[in-house]
Amino acid sequence: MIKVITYGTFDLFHEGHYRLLQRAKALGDYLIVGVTSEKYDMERGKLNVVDPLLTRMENVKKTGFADEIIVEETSGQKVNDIKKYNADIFTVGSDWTGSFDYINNFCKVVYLDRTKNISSTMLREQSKKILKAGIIGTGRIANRFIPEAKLVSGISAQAVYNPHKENADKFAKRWEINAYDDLETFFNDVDVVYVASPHQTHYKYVKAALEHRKHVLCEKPMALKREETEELFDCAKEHNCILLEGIKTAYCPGFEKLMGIACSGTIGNIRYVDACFTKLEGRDTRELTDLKWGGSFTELGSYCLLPVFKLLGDEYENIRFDVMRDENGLDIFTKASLTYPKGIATAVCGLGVKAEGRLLIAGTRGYIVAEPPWWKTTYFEVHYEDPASVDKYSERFLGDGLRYEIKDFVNMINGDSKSGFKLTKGESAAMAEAMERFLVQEGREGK
Ligand code: C2G
Repeated sequence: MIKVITYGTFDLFHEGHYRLLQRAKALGDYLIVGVTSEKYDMERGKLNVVDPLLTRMENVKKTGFADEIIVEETSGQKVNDIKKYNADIFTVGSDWTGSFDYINNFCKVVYLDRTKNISSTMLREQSKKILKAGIIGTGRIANRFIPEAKLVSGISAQAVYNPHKENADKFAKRWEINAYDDLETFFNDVDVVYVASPHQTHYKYVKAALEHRKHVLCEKPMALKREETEELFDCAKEHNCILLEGIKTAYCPGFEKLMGIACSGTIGNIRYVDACFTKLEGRDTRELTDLKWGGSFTELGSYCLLPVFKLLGDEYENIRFDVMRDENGLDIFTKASLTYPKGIATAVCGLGVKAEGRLLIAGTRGYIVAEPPWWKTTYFEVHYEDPASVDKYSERFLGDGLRYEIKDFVNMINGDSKSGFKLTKGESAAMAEAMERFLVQEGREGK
């Protein structure tokens, strides 16, 4: 008798799951299915799981393919189960190809083709829909989106658009999704759009997606002019769509905690915010060669302005930019200095100069400091006049951290608006205005 074992969350049970179990069963005579516990999913950073464990187990049972159903409670359990149940084959979908090769030391590993298009729901109430996500762009961030989206229940990346067909095809093949070089067909086939194209194209793609009544998550900077950002939010409202700017820091649990503590009065009234983010880039990268849209401020400014606007507001009196430029004229190190009626702030970004990259928030009673990479906040300290008194806080930041914004995006689409405060329309518009002022100063304004 050949024993097969497989694992999964099986949340919002769909035909991808059904087909996986069907083929897993066909690999042998006896199928054991491990269903992840809530605690384990939390531990491995799978967010938004909707169905309770019992429902998920019940759905696996209803397929009739499982001879035995067990609960997966910890990482490292798989190998022990394989030994315990004497499994001959371990199988899982091809979205995990390579990840479980180590199991070859214990039994045969088979990766089954992932199901590309999941549309209807199966064996479950139709109440929660799985949002079909399409990605515009095929660059670095687009590649990070798919594995992160996989960890959020209720959304499934299924399509990619790039006007250059060969780029779309290559990306689609890698992630087992569908490729498009025609925008109309792309929009017809998806419910939500993630815009990860070059900065200057964001505005036109976001607008087109909203006009097709698609919810949009757009990489930062969403737009490079205040007027454009406001127009996009108006367009979203008119079409009854969610529009979110994807600055991952804004949605990650550590930063949320930091903002909460900063605003709690612990350090008194906030008078100074100093945010610095530097990342040395190769000289031939887009960031350092695109003379119109590249440079450190358009690339990293959104991260540094985020804590400034969240803590001091967007009604500054003045903003000034001091810039170090490369020979080609692009800013490789930029310091934005903002003054407020009752505060000052600096946002420092560098692509060609390395600095400490810290976030400092100073108040009338104490200060908060978060070391780099504070933009993926995992740890920060609160200090007071007495140097011996320090409060320490830590929080998890899993993977590339995009899962947090994707989770909030899905929740907002599903009618839970509680996440809207994490990055408001006003904050996005203020960031676009700062970008615009900077580009004007640099003589690079215009579309
Ligand atoms: N699957 C698939 N096609 C899809 C979606 C999922 O073939 N469109 C497969 C997955 O590859 C996995 C199974 O269905 O084999 C269950 O998927 P999930 O519920 O998403 O669980 P997952 O997070 O993949 O858990 O320990 C857990 C396992 O490592 C896998």
